[in-house]
Amino acid sequence: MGKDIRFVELNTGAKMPSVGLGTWQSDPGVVGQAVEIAVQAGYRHIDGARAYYNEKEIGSVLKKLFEDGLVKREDLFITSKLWCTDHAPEDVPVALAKTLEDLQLDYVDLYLIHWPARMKKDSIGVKPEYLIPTDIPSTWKAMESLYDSAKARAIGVCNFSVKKLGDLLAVARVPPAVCQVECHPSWQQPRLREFCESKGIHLSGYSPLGSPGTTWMKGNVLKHPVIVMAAERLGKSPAQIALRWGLQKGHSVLPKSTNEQRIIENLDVYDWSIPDDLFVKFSDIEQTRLLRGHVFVDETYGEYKTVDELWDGEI
Ligand code: NDP
Ligand code: 1BO
Repeated sequence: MGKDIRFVELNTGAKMPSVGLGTWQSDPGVVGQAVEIAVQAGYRHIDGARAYYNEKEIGSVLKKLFEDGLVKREDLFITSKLWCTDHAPEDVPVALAKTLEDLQLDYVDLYLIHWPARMKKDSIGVKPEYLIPTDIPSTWKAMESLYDSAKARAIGVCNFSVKKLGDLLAVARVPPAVCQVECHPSWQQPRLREFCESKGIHLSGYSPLGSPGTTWMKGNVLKHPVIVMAAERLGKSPAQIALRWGLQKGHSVLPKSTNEQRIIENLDVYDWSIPDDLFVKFSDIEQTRLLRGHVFVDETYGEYKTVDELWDGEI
């Protein structure tokens, strides 16, 4: 029997569904409905964050879904993220407690450091003067305590480079289970992927469609000729091709949608595959990082003076 592409196994032993519903920029008033549609359609993995300002609405819907008996808590894989204002060790458990309160849950399946960047406590929005130096080892220690308490069944990071992951592994008692980063056919992350594989860390791909609705990210992934050609040949949508490419590369994908038809379409990626002769053509796609993290970079404030420093040259 081949590997079940519907799940990835984390270094904790947990099984994470390989397609998760993204919720960044899913507005209040629509995010709840999107989660409900997704769970009804068969999604069992929801990717959220405190910084998305929508966990309360997601929590109300989860409660209803549990009460209606549509799904049990243990059948869902729920992720949240520690925002940059809460990196101080004493703030880490408080931030998770707030997330759990909003989600109306006792635990999250995965808790991630959202960015390797830190801002003053309680700052709202991102302004250069809010940025302060990071202390990832002490933040991680607090994350490890959440793992010990089982309030976070797995812990990990987002937006870490190979260097930052290596530095973290050098001090970690509990190694990260997941590194969530931008990943799609136009930003394939070969170095980070290889590093993660060698260390037993699962690479999870955010913006798997190239975030077409985020105009400032200037992504054009779904219009790339290789994707369009594959879509035409296989009778699938460009989004399905981008997602299936991710699954065949071995990472999980977190497509965001608040549209019923697209939510359903994005999960229809399991019962078919991209044949080898088409799959190899993805290797020739020119590479561009779309989410460059400019807001975490400043000449005067914070940890990183340049975008290059933020990504340790991986741009
Ligand atoms: P995606 O690549 O998932 O793209 C989402 C956009 O694509 C939306 O505009 C959506 O519009 C549209 N879309 C969805 N499905 C389709 C489809 N089938 N065909 C055409 N268009 C479609 O972008 P995101 O940047 O939102 O990334 C996904 C998730 O990853 C986030 O929501 C978040 O959970 C996570 N993330 C994490 C980050 C981190 O720092 N850790 C950073 C960025 C993202 P519509 O809703 O109208 O369908
Ligand atoms: C700054 C963008 C965060 C999305 O997860």
